[in-house]
Formats: sequence, structure tokens, C-alpha cells
Amino acid sequence: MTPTFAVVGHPNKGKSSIVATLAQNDSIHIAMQPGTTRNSHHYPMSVDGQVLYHLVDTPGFQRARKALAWLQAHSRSAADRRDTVQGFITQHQGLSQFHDECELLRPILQGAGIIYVVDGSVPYGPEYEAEMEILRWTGQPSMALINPIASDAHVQEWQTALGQFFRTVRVFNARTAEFDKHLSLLRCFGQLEESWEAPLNEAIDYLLQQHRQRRETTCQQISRMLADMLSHQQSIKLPDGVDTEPMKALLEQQWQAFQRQREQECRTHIEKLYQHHHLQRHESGLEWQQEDLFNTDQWYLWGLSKTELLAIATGAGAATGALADLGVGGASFMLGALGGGVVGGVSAWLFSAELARFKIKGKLPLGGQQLTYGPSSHRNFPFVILGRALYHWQALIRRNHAWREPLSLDIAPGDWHEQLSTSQKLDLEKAFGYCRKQNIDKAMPLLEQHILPLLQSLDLLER
Ligand SMILES: Nc1nc2c(ncn2[C@@H]2O[C@H](COP(=O)(O)OP(=O)(O)O)[C@@H](O)[C@H]2O)c(=O)[nH]1
Ligand SMILES: [Mg+2]
Repeated sequence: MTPTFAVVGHPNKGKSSIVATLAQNDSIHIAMQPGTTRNSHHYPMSVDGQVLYHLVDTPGFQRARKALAWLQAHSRSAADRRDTVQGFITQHQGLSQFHDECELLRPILQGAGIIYVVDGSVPYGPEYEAEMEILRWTGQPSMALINPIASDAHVQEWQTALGQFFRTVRVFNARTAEFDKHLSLLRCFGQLEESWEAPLNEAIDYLLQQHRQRRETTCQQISRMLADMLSHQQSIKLPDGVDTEPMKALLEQQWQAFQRQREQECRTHIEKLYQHHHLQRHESGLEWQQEDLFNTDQWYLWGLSKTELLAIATGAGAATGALADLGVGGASFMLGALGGGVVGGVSAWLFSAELARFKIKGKLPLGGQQLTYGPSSHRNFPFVILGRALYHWQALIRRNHAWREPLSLDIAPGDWHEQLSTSQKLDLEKAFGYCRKQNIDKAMPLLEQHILPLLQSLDLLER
């Protein structure tokens, strides 16, 4: 039988949040108001169609003391307690008085392990004891989780109290716990009952494998996006003799629209890969801070300092030493240095917004002329796209499925570019060059080869 865990406790302690996080399901209802979950729901955690374990989200206890009083009045000895709980469910089936208690106890009597959830930011109180006592009467394997919702002010106190009712007590923050914490919690679940150990260990192996696979797919997606964006040209055919000048703004706009749309497509794809299906719903409120792909003033936000942007533009770090020696700091000084011929003409438009150039081809076979914009020849543009993609991915993999707020990109992009050696930068430059020449087959393996280690370096599990 697939191991099943019923997540139970007081209303509004993060039960649904824990289920959402551990089942990687962002469609589970998480509410501000207590008591909105009225029935128990099973959520399977599956990888490649194989169900690894079930989590049951339950309503909270509503009348624990009264329920316990009923149980005590109907039990003769410890030997009949489980049966008494069964009798309680049968007796109150379909009645409103103990509806929530019946809902949460039923999956437990059907064999689920008990995960009792409390909030470590509020003090312990004896009113929880009736709940824990009822759970004990079921005789099912159990553990307690302290979810520090607002703070960890009372965690210590809870640990002491819970320790008297549960053999295993863990602190687990449903919203911020990182992936390795999920795995260690699952390992803990596997310890509750002998027959659960093997399936839970298998589940952990599957999840680790899935984690690596997703990272590899992300790498392919980002590489493909880079190739598409860097190779993109926008063309328009015009009759002979027509002035091409008025068409340029339109063409440039179309080119930019393609770039934005392609980047969005990649993001959505990666979000779906990580089972964040409802992120889009929040898109109206989605604020990508400082985010404008074409605002070159902001490019340094995407993981490259201006010095580095310059260094890359002048040949993959070849000029870094020279510039450092010069003590180059501000952009104006740098432009001065450029004017002085230190790094040559290639960087003359380094800080300009000119991402690509126009070409006109006359005398087309069927007559007319063709105006083309792109591919981008800007040396920094690919590094900016890459930085933004890494940034988005980093924010995404740190996001548990219990979050309902819009994805915000408030994590600094970090020093990803510092991971790159000069030869890697040169290789990436080479790949970007293939893209610009629309030689995607040659570009892809090089891109994938160098982007995967970048993803690994941002993955907390690898640290
Ligand atoms: N900051 C924070 N809020 C949480 C956490 N867990 C739950 N919440 C919030 O607490 C409320 C109740 O959470 P929910 O999972 O629906 O609790 P349930 O009633 O026990 O299922 C919701 O507003 C959640 O957003 C947490 O770990 N951190
Ligand atoms: Mg709930």
C-alpha cells in the first residue's frame, strides 16, 4: 500500500501549506480565514505517473474537548480505544456536530500516518492536549511538526510539550523550507513505520532524480531561448524605391516584441516544469523589479558589472587586467578610455541601446527590397538574457508550492558570472557567435555545456 500521511491539527496552522509544499501542488486551497477546509482531500505525490506517497489535507479540530469527552465516556479500557474512535465516526457520520473531527479521523483509521501541525509563533496551551489525546487513541504512527508561521518565538516550548505526546518532533517551515529539508522530512516519515521506509526512500531517490532532470531540461530551455533570441531577424519586404526609413521603428518594435515574448515563453515553460501552474494567474500583479530587457542602463542588475560588461565586450576578459590597472570605475571614464583607443571600435556603442543593426537588400528576385533588423550583434545582450534567465530560475526553485503571492525577483542575481573562467567565457562567446550566424546546431551543445554548471552553482542542493 502506498504510504499515506494525514496532516492534522488546529485550524489555520499551515496544514494545507505543508501539503502543498510536500505534494508540489500549487492549487491547494490556502486561506487567511480558519476553517475553510471542510473535507479531507487526498493529494498524490507522483513522479512519471508513479504515486510515491499520498498526503491528506484535513479540516482542523473544532470540538476536540467534546469529542474526547465522548470517547472517554464510551471506552472501557485502553484496549478498545481505536474501536471507540471508529464508533465515534460511525455514530456522528453525516451529522454536523463533529463533522470536522470525523473528516480528519477517517483517513487515520484507514491507515494514514499522523502529521500533527502546530504554529511555533504562538504559545503552547492545554487546549491542544485534547487533540493530541484523540490522535493517540487511534494508535496510528505519528509525529509532530512545528511550523513557525510568523516567528520561532515559542518553538522551544512546543518542543518540550510535544515531546511528551510524540516520539518525533520536527521544525518545518512550510513556506521557506528548502528542498533538502523536504527530503529530510520524508526520511523522517519513513521512520514512523517499518513498511514505509522502503517506499519513502524510493520516493526520495525519485525526487532527487527529478530534481536533476528538471535542471537539465531548464538548461536546454534556456539554451534554446538564447539561440532563438540571438539568431532572430525581423524582415519586411517593400516595393522598390520606397523610403525604408519610416519602417525602421516598426521593425525594431517587432523585433523587441519577439524577444520579450520568447523570454516569457521560456519562463512559463520552466514554471510549468516545476509544477507552478498557477503563477500565471497572478501575472497582472507580477512586478519584475527593474525589469526591462531593453533598458541597457539596468543591465548590471542582471549579474554583470559595467567593468565586466566592458571586459566581455572587448573579448572575454582580455581587457580585464588592463582596465583594472587603469582603475576604471565609472562609465564616463570608461567611455573616455574607449575614445582613447584602449579597447578598439567594437565597444564604441557598448552602453548604447543599439542592440542590432538594419540591412537593406535590394533587387530581390521577385522585385522589391528587403529591410532587415537583427540578429543582435551587441556583445553584452546574450549575457544579459542569460543572467535574467538564471535569476528567474533561482527565484523559482526557492519557491515552495505553498506560496500564493506573485513571484517577485528580489533575490540578488548573485555572482554567477564569476563562476566562468576566461575559457568558458570565450566558449560562450563562440556559441553566441554561432547563434548570430544562425548556426544553431553548433551553438546548442556549447551553450548547454556551459549553462548546466551555472545552474548547478545556483542550486542550494549542490552546496
Ligand atoms: N509566513 C507564513 N505563513 C504561513 C505559513 N504556513 C501557513 N501560513 C499562513 O497561515 C494561514 C493558514 O495556512 P493554511 O495552510 O491554510 O492553514 P490550515 O488552515 O492549517 O490548512 C495562511 O494565510 C497561510 O498563508 C508559513 O510557514 N509561513
Ligand atoms: Mg487547510
